[in-house]
Amino acid sequence: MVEQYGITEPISTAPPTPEEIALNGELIEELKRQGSFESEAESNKRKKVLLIMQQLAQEYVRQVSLKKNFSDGMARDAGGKIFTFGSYSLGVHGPGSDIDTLIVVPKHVTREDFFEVFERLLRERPELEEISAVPDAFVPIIKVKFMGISIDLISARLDIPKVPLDLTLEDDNLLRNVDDKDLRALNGTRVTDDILRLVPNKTVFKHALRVIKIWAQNRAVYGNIMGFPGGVQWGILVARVCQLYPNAVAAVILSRFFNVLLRWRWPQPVLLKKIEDGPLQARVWNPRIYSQDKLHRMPIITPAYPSMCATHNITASTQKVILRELERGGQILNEIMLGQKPWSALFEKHHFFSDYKYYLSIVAASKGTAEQQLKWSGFVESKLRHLVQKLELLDSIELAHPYVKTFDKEHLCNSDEEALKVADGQNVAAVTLSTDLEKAVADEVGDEKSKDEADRKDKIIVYTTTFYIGLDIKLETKEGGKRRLDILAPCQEFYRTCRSFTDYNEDMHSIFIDSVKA
Ligand code: 3AT
Ligand code: MN
Ligand code: MN
Repeated sequence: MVEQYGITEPISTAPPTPEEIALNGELIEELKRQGSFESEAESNKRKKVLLIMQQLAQEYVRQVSLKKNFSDGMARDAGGKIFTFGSYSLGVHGPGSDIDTLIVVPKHVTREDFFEVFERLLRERPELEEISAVPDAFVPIIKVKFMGISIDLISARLDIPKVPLDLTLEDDNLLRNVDDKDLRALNGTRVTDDILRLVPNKTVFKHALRVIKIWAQNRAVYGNIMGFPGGVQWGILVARVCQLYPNAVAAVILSRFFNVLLRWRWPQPVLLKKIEDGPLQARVWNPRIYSQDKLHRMPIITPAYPSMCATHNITASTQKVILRELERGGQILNEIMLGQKPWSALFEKHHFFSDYKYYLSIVAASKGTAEQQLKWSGFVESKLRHLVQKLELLDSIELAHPYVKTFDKEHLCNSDEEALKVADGQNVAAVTLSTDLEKAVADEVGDEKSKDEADRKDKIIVYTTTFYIGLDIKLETKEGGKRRLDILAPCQEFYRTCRSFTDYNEDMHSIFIDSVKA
């Protein structure tokens, strides 16, 4: 019997042909040209950084234990261990990727300790370049830049007295008596560990996923918040195709990838293993029981207990866009496999900003700090798909296509009047700079003196974040009549939703939708 990966038998167990092996070699060369791999020196630096984080984690647990009257020996034995999740743990990170790191601690070490003791230990390190902590986030996080590498640090507390270095997170019983924030923190590592465990050949999987990530980013179909699959979701899809062709090289996985997913009978879920029950009261994805789960259009289910749908954000429009891109990818792959096109053809950039006749621009603005704007624009961004869903329901709109990226700007205004106009989406400020909000926040927190301090004196600073939705509009009815495009109701509802932001203050925040005809 052949070993089976996944919930069905493989489609083909054929080994690769010499032609396929040659094509696979060209694929890896193209990945190198695309800058997908980091150098060995960079890779060694990441290992060094992780080693330091591991030492810091143990020192952190030791200090907290001592504070709680443990003996020296017991404090040392309490342990502490780091894990990774995200692209680094899947082995598909690029030179600019961060390292997503989870610190697992025993039960006597609390989240407050994380933001006191661990944060202090980080701040004591000379290698630390930037740090910002968000203790009240959905998943509380410390973001740092350390030896030139960005690291996202989250923590989880288990209901066990010691966390030894050989601990793995596979056992579902470890989730007992763990709070929701800690459960979410543990999920990332448990999911990526499972994905790697469930693919027949890790190297093949990683190469194929690297290709899909570059393709999805270049075609603007990458990003969970806006209703597209993100890194984990594309990873599960690639993993499923790997299960179906256990002996194929990455080039062949890719040639099957697009066709398998195009022919997929959505909303049939993509699963890497049977959905399992576990020791918690937690809700597990089940469309037969939960009506919400029935609405998922392209369900991609996370393998680790408690299994969830990782694509509940996909709307009718983003599904159409995803399928359109899968079709394009499939056609190009057919030509690549016949030697008629090079691999680079797959990576051609999207033309979102010329694909449509009509666009909506949504401007979220605030008069305040970069940190406030990051929160405000983050809230607006998380609600944008609700606007998309309301728009796509209109008879006159065939497709409402949200762009995956946002555009952040900082405007130095001379008067309140100017500031008001800027917040309404007008380009009137004397100085308008593109800005990296997260970086601006880090600068604020680190109270770094900005070099253009003088420019800012006596100025009112307004931050704007702009989102775009491309509209495919159909004004003729089947009977030959004319329809009007009336987006007032969805926009008003969206304004209302945005104003429900907890910190909303009408003197500070604004939200403005404009239609742009290309
Ligand atoms: P990069 O190589 O880092 O660009 P990645 O897949 O590692 O790709 P991220 O570091 O942004 O991407 O995210 C890693 C994981 O962290 C993915 C997701 O499980 C979690 N995550 C990211 N952003 C958020 C968020 N805003 N809220 C909750 N979880 C998030
Ligand atoms: Mn990452
Ligand atoms: Mn990250």
